Amino acid sequence: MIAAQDRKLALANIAVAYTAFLIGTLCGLLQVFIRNDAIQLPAWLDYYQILTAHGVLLALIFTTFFIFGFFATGMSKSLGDFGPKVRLTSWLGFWVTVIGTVLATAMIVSGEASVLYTFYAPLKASGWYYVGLALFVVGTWISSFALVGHYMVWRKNNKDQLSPLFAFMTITTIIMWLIACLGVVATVLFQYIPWAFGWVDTINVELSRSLFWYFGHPLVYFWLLPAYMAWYVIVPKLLGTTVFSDSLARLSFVLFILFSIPVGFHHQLTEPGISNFWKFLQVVLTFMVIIPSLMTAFSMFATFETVGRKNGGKGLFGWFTKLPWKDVRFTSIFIAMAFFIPGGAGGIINASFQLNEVVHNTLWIVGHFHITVGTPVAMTFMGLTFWLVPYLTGRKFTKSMQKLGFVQIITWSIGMLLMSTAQHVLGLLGAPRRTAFSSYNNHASTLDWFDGIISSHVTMAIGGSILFLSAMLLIYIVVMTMFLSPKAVKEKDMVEFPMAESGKASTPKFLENWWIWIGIAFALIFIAYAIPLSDMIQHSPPGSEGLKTW
Ligand code: HAS
Ligand code: CU
Repeated sequence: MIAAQDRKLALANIAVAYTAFLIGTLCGLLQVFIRNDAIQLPAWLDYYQILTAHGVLLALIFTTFFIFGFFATGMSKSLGDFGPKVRLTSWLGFWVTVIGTVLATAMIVSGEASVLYTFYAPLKASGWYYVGLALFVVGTWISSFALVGHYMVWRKNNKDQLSPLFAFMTITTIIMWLIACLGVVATVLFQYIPWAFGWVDTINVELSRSLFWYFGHPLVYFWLLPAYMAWYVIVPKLLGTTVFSDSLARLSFVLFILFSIPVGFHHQLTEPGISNFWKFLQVVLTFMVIIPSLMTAFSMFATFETVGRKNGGKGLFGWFTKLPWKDVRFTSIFIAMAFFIPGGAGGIINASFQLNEVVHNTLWIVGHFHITVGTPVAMTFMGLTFWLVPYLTGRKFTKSMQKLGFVQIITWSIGMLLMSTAQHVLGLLGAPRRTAFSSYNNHASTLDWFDGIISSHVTMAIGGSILFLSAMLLIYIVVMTMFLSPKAVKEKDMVEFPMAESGKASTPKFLENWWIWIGIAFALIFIAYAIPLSDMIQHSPPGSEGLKTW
């Protein structure tokens, strides 16, 4: 069991995460109903305001706080209890992130920042919204430095040892995060804040979007990698085995440092102002960043098959039936993985230069991110929550909670299947994203494309409602395991942190030579971004004044 103070830190992070989850999912529910014209919002509440809150609270706040809660627990477990310095820095990071969150959320709620989570210029929010975002990022940096410090102390005291896989992966994720944030910090500090407070009149739109996506793409891997950590480190333990290949796992993470960042243009393939050559180069690099995910898929299949056969599974697929399906900690994560097969395939479609033309700015993209971050990542986090919270509070994870856990993940899967399939199909038929109008204002006779069984906003809304019920079940489980479930007194009731061993690993040492990877990453970033960004700075059209469209 890790130190009580470290548990408190992790629990504080998880509590904020689930508060954001509660409000964020409620906003999601409202959204699908508005798109159906099923409800009319009161005058003070606006569709874009809710959409912004939904995106920011779930995609940014829920994920980030949960991730830091998970990191704190795992780092304390794998490298030993935090010292006073690490603890203090972590709390400082936590509070700065909270203050940033509260400030940004307050701006959204008061209708001053309905700019969506991508805050594209020339949409202009209150300057305080951007200050909130900046504080949020700085807070995560402080928390990151605390964890890096903890790792460095361990490294110094254990010179010739291979670091625990969990710690290695935490540090990889943090390195990627720190490099990625440089883009958003640059645009927020030097472009948005001076412009929003009126110190300058105009903003260079193309530059701001490019700096945003320099950050925005690795942001999705900042969500994904902690889920991958669970897949690589937690799942084998639940299956009673060791990590399939320690060096493969580390290599795949290192590849994310290299290829996550110089790919942001794949979000801007339809934008003018970037020449095709640079778009094409970044599309090629995007296809490179698919490789570590394919390695992960391989590794997972290998683990499942090996374990299934050891448990007596016969024939080509017999192993499948021999997995621990009755363990909600496992089944949840397995479903999460299964969703990532179409999720990843959709990503490959998005990244294909010509196909992007078909799907860009349609509901297809909304479908895509609900089966990437909304299920593979979110459901992995749910699967972790089932044991992480009781582990941290020392409470039981009772039989009835386990049953409820199953209901929760199954309803989430059904809801997401309905909603995201509808979104993908509607998108292909041309339904736009980021808009409250579902039929191009043709309310009298809904356009034909929305009349299908699957391709209908009703299917989407039914899916969305099931998701909301599932979310409320999860909140119930979190509240119970955090505050109300009986304390685990007997040894057998204590909830464990399942962390798999690496076995006899012959991992090459250079994988942990961070400077090599940071160096190559910066070289790739330079190649992919230096010329197009300097073009944008030198040859941009006159800057834009702000717009408040809501
Ligand atoms: Fe994406 C847009 C391309 C992955 C999230 N993406 C988005 C947006 C979000 C998002 C939020 O190229 C919208 C942003 C906005 O608001 O505008 N995406 C990709 C590619 C990948 C990818 C190439 N995306 C993600 C992940 C996300 C995420 C992960 C969140 C966590 N995405 C794009 C592009 C756009 C985009 C374009 C812009 C579109 C536009 O025009 O606006 C790749 O990383 C995917 C690689 C993954 C795989 C899957 C491997 C499978 C595994 C599971 C194994 C399963 C097992 C279980 C073992 C190749 C690891 C077995 C089970 C059985 C049942 C058999
Ligand atoms: Cu991307």
